[in-house]
Amino acid sequence: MSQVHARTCHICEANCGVLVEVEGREILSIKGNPDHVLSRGHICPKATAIADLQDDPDRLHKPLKKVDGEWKEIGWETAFQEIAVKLKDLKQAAAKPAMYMGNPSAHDYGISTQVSTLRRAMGLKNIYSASTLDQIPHHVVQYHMYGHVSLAAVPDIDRCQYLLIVGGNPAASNGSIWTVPDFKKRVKEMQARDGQLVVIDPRRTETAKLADAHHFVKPGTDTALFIGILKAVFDGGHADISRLENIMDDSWSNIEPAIAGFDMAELSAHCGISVEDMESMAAQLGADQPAAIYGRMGVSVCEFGTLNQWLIQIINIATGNLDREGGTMVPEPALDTINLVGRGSVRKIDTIRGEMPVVMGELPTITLADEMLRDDEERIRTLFVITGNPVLSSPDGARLDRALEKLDLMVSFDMYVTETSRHADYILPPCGPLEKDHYPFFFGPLAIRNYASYSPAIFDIQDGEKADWEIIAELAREILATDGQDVPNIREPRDVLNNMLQSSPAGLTLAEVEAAPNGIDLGPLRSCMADRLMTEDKLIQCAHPDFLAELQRFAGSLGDERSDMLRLIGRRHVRSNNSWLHNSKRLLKGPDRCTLMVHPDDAADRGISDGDMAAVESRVNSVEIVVEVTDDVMPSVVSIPHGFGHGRDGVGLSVAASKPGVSINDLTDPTSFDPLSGNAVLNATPVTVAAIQELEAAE
Ligand SMILES: Nc1nc2c(c(=O)[nH]1)N[C@H]1C(S)=C(S)[C@@H](COP(=O)(O)OP(=O)(O)OC[C@H]3O[C@@H](n4cnc5c(=O)[nH]c(N)nc54)[C@H](O)[C@@H]3O)O[C@H]1N2
Ligand SMILES: Nc1nc2c(c(=O)[nH]1)N[C@H]1C(S)=C(S)[C@@H](COP(=O)(O)OP(=O)(O)OC[C@H]3O[C@@H](n4cnc5c(=O)[nH]c(N)nc54)[C@H](O)[C@@H]3O)O[C@H]1N2
Ligand code: SF4
Ligand SMILES: [Mo]
Repeated sequence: MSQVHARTCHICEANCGVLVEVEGREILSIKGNPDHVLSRGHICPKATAIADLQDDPDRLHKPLKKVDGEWKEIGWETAFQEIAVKLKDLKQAAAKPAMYMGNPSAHDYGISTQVSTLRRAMGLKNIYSASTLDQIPHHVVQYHMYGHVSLAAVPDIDRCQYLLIVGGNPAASNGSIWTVPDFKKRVKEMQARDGQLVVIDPRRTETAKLADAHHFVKPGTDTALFIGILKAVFDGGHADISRLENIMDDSWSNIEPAIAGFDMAELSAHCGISVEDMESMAAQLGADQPAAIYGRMGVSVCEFGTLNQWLIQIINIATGNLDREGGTMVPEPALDTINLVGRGSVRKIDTIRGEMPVVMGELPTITLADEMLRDDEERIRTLFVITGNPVLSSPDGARLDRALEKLDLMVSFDMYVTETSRHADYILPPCGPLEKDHYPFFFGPLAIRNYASYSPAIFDIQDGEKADWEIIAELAREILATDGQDVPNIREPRDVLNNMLQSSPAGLTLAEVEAAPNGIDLGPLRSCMADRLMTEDKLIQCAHPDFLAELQRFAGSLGDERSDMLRLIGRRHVRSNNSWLHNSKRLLKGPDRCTLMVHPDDAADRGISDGDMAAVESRVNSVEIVVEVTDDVMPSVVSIPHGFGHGRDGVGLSVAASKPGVSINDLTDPTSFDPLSGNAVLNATPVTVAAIQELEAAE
C-alpha cells in the first residue's frame, strides 16, 4: 500500500511543499502540495530530483578513509577516533585548523544545532563559508542599519504594485534572501492588478522575460544606477519619509548632500542606463503606490556589493516603501531566530592579505587558498569541509584545488566524492535526504508570509548510517574526550527546535506545527520595524560612516578607464543547484547547459559560430568551452553557469561525468573583493574569448 507524505523541499530557499508518495522505501512520485500555506502547489524540477538523490548509486553510505591514494570503507567509531587522535597531534604541533561550511548546511537545521560544539572542539573562533561567496554584504548593511545581521526586509510581492529587481533571477533561482515560492504566478497576479515588474540585468533572463520592462546594465556598474535613482528621487520631489522618520536617526540628513555632486549623465554613461529610465524608475518607486527595489547576487558579489545593498535600503526608505504593505517588510516568523540569537558582529582581522572584514565570525573565503599555501606557522594545516564544494564554488578554484593537497588533515562531510572531497583523508557521509526531518530555520525570517512548516523524516535511517547532525555531534564529543575536555550532552535538534518555537512570539510548540502537514499560516507580513530594530537607540542608522566613505571611493573610481575586455558573468538554471545536482539523471536531461553565451556581434568579431569551441582567458586561468550565440546577453558580456567542472580525476559522480562542463571559477579572480564585507567578486570578470581553430592556426 502506498502512502503520501507532505513535506517541504530542502534544496533551495523557496522551501516548497511537496507530496511524496512511497511504497516501502520506493519513491513512487514527488508532486507539488496544492494545500501548502506558502507554495500553493508550486514546485520546480529539482523537487523530483530528491528521488535521484535518495537512490543515487554514487551516494556514499559508510565513512571513507584514504589509504595510499585508495578509498577504504571504515566504521564510524574508527573514523571518529582516528580523526580525534590526528587532530590532537596536530594541535600539539600548533597546526592551524579551519572549517569551511557550504550552502546545504543552511538547509539542514540539525547541522546548525551542533556545529558550534564541533567548532569549539576544534578550537576555532572563525570559519570560512559560502556566505562570503554570496550574501555577506546584506549582513553588513543589516547589522549597521537595523542592528542585527539577519534583520532583513523582503519585497511584499503579493501587495506590491511596482517591483524593480536588480541582479536577481528568481524565475530560475526561486528567490534568495527572499523566500518566495511560486514567484512566476505571483508576478502574473501582480500584473493582473496593473502592477509592473522591471528587471535590470546584463542578460535577458527568465525573470526579465516575465517583466514589463528589462534594461541591460554593464556588469559591475549598478552603483551608478542606484545613485542615479536616488538622486532622481530627491531631485524629482519623490522622497517621502513621513511614515518612517520617527524611527530614523539624524544621519539621514547626510545622504542627500553626499550624492549631490554626482552627475546624472556621468552615472548613466557608467552603467549604460539612460537618465530618463533612471528618472522613470525613481518616479515609479516614489509614486502613490506600494513599490520595492530588490537586488541580489548580481549586485552583491561585486566590488561595491555592500554599498549597493545599502543604497537599495536607502531608496526603499526615501520612497517610503520600507516597512510598508506592498513595499519591503520584515517577517515575523513562527521561529524567530532574530530575537533568539545575538545581533552578530562586523569586525576586522589580520589575514595573509592584510586586514579583512570578519562578519558573523565568517572569514573571507577568497583568502582560504592563500592561508593554506603560506609557508609560516600560521598556515592552515587542518580543514573540515561541511556540505561544501569550494573547488567549484570559490574564485580561482583550481588554485584551491592544489592548496588542498598540502593539508595534513582534511575531513569532508559529504555524501559524494566531489571535486573537493576527493582531497580528503576522511569522508563522513550523511543518510539520505528523506531520512532527515526539516525545518526552514533560516528562511522563515525571509518569507513573504509569516508561517511555520515542519517535515518529519519519511524513511528510517538505514542501519549503520547517521544524519549530519549526529556525525557532527559524535565527532565533536570524541575530539573533546580525546583532549580530556568536558563532553557535553547532545541536545537533539527536535528539542532545540521545540524550545525555539516556544520562545518565539507566536509561542507554537513543535507538536502543534507537526500536526499541520501543510504548514501554519500566521498571515501576511505586518508593519513591525519599530519593534524589531536592534540598534542601540532603536533607530535606523541611516548613514554609517563606512557607507559614506565607500560612496566617496566609488565617486573616485567613476572616471577610471574600464578595460575594453569582455565581461564574464555567471548564471543559474532551474534544473541545477550550485555544484551538486548534476548527478541527477532527471535534471541532467536535455541540452548541455554549461555553454559560453556570446552576443552575435562579439561572436562575429571573433569568427565564432554557435556550437564552436572557444578559449576563454582571464587573469588567473583559461578554459575551453562550447559557444552558444544569443542576443539574450548584451554586447561585450559573456556568461558561463557556475557549478560545473566535474571532469577532474577521481570524482565519483558518474552521471555528472557525462556532461562535466568547465568551472567558471577557474576564471574568477580572488584578488577582487568587496572591502566592506570581504565578499568575493564573481561577476564582471575581464576575459578574452577566441575561437579554438584560430588559436590552433596561430600556433
Ligand atoms: N562564479 C560563481 N561562483 C559561485 C556562485 C555564483 O553565482 N557564481 N554562487 C555562490 C553561491 S551563492 C553559493 S551559495 C556557493 C555554493 O558553494 P558551496 O556551498 O561550496 O557548494 P555547493 O555546490 O552548494 O556544494 C554543496 C556540497 O554539499 C554536498 N551536500 C549536499 N547536501 C548535503 C547534505 O545534506 N549533507 C552533506 N553532508 N553534504 C551535502 C554536495 O554533495 C556538495 O558537495 O557557490 C558560490 N559560487
Ligand atoms: N535553480 C537554481 N536555483 C538556485 C541556485 C542554483 O544554483 N540554481 N542557487 C541558490 C543560491 S545558493 C542562491 S545564493 C540564489 C541566488 O539567487 P539569484 O541572485 O536570484 O540568482 P542568480 O542567477 O545568481 O541571479 C543573479 C543575476 O544577476 C545578473 N548579474 C550578473 N552580474 C550583474 C551585474 O553586474 N549587475 C546586475 N544588475 N546583474 C548582474 C545575472 O545575469 C543573474 O541573472 O539562488 C538559489 N537558487
Ligand atoms: S523551488 Fe524547487 S528546489 Fe526550491 S524548494 Fe521549491 S521545489 Fe525545491
Ligand atoms: Mo548562495
